[in-house]
Formats: sequence, structure tokens, C-alpha cells
Amino acid sequence: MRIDVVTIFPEYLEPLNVSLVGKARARGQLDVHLHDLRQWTTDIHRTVDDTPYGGGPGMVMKPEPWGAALDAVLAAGAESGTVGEVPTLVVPTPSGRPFTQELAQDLAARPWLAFAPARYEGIDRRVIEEAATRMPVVEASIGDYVLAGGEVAVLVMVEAIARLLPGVLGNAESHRDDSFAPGAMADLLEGPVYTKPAEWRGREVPEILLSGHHGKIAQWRREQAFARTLAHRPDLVDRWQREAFSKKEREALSVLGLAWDETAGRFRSVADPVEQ
Ligand code: JD8
Repeated sequence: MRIDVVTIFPEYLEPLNVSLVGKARARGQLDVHLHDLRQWTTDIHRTVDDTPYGGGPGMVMKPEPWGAALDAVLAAGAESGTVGEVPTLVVPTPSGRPFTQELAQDLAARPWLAFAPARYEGIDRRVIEEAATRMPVVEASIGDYVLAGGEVAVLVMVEAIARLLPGVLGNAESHRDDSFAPGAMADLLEGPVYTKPAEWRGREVPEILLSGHHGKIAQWRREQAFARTLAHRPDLVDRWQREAFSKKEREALSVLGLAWDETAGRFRSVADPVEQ
């Protein structure tokens, strides 16, 4: 996969040299190109922002440098083996669609991504509209909190995407058990994990994990995941389907106070009042 990033803070993307993403680059599984947006400015002050039309706080990123930058990325990529291809442009913004595991999987299947992290109040809208006439554009948000710019969101997205690329994760850290990945762990948070020593500061590892009963261990882990999900992400519990749980698991859920509500079509806390 090829990834281009255009930013006014290329140094903010230095973590891309480290760990999983850094190793994927060193192995040639990921080809990352960082570009300083200011190289496409034409004035002596290398200006990338201006006041917003219509008034209001802050500054808006000017269209001309972004237009020239995206032209150059399209041209450079086309020369370097991505012939006849266009990148998918990913624009981090709090007003974008949620960046989910499903979107990470979709993007991981594409050969070429270009990221446009903004600063200030964002990029002049015409840049996004014009880019969308030339390439697929995805505006995405990493969560419901406010960052000062898109660079950290790029780091988050690139890491989530890179670990899905073929050969990037070893077998030991395979992603089939990920929370949110389709399959047995869909819509379930991970339960607790333990390692040696078996006793530490008077605290023992749950006995079941030392038992060697692989079936019972798997069942215990799933029940821990149920409790964790109920405590921290009741919104995920609302997506659970009755059929995804065995009779034994539904008994475990009832111990947590969860029962299938046939009328509502969801699991409901026994303590919750029934809505009329
Ligand atoms: C890009 C500028 C800051 C955005 C005024 C101050 C993503 N989940 C997320 N939260 N925040 C961002 C994000 C914030 C950004 C930019 C992404 C560029 N800002 C601006 C508009 C309103 N603030 C994000 N992905």
C-alpha cells in the first residue's frame, strides 16, 4: 500500500517511523510519503491560512496550496507504479463519518491512500468538492472529542489500517479476535489478561486460567467479555442478537442481569423499567 500525507507539521507524523507501522515500512509492505504543504505556497510568508468568509473565529486553510499539493500527489503516485490509479483521499474532521473497524478494513483493501490533515478551522470546502471530482474522498472522525488538528487522527487511522495489511501482524498477534472485527468477537470488548507470576502482591491469577481446560477457559473469557461490555459499552449490548449466544451463555448473561426482551428485540437489564 502507498500512503501520502500532506501536512503543515510533517514532524508530527514521526511516530510513523516507529513500531508496527515503522516495521511495515522497513519491510516494504507500506510506502509512506510525507509532504510539507508549505512547499506549495507561492508567497514569501508561505501562507496557508486566511480569515473566514462570513466572519467568525479562527482561520481557514487556503485552497491554492491544497489544490497544488493534491495535483502533485496524484502525479507523483502515477509515476511510481500506481499507473492508472488514483488515491482515496482521507480527510480527518470532527464532522466526518465515524472511523470504525469496518472503515479501516475498507481502506486497508485500497492500494493507495492520501491523507489531508488540516489545522485551524479546517480546509476551504471547495478543495474537498474539487478533489471528489477526481478521486474517492472519505471524511472521517476518530471520535467525539475535539483535537487541534488532523495529524493525530492520521496516526490513529494509519495504525489501524496498517495492522490489517497482509503480513504486517505476525500469527501471534493475529486480528481474528479483535473487538469490533466481524466474527465471534463482534461487538464485544476484550476481557482481562494475565501473565506470570501466578501470584503477585498477594493477587492470584483466576484459577480457571491455570486449569488447562481449554473449552472452559474460552467460555470464561467470553463471560468476562460480556461483563466488560455491559459495564463500559451498553450501546454495544443493544446490537447483540439472541442467536449469537448459546443457552449456557444466556444463563451467564442472566447472572449479569441481562435477559432477552422479545418485544424490544434486544437484551435488557432486568432492573430497567420496561418502556410503555
Ligand atoms: C481535523 C482542525 C480543529 C476543527 C474547530 C478547533 C478528527 N475526532 C476528531 N476531533 N477533532 C478532529 C479534528 C480537528 C481538527 C482538524 C480533525 C482540523 N481541527 C477544529 C473544526 C472546529 N476545531 C477529529 N478526525
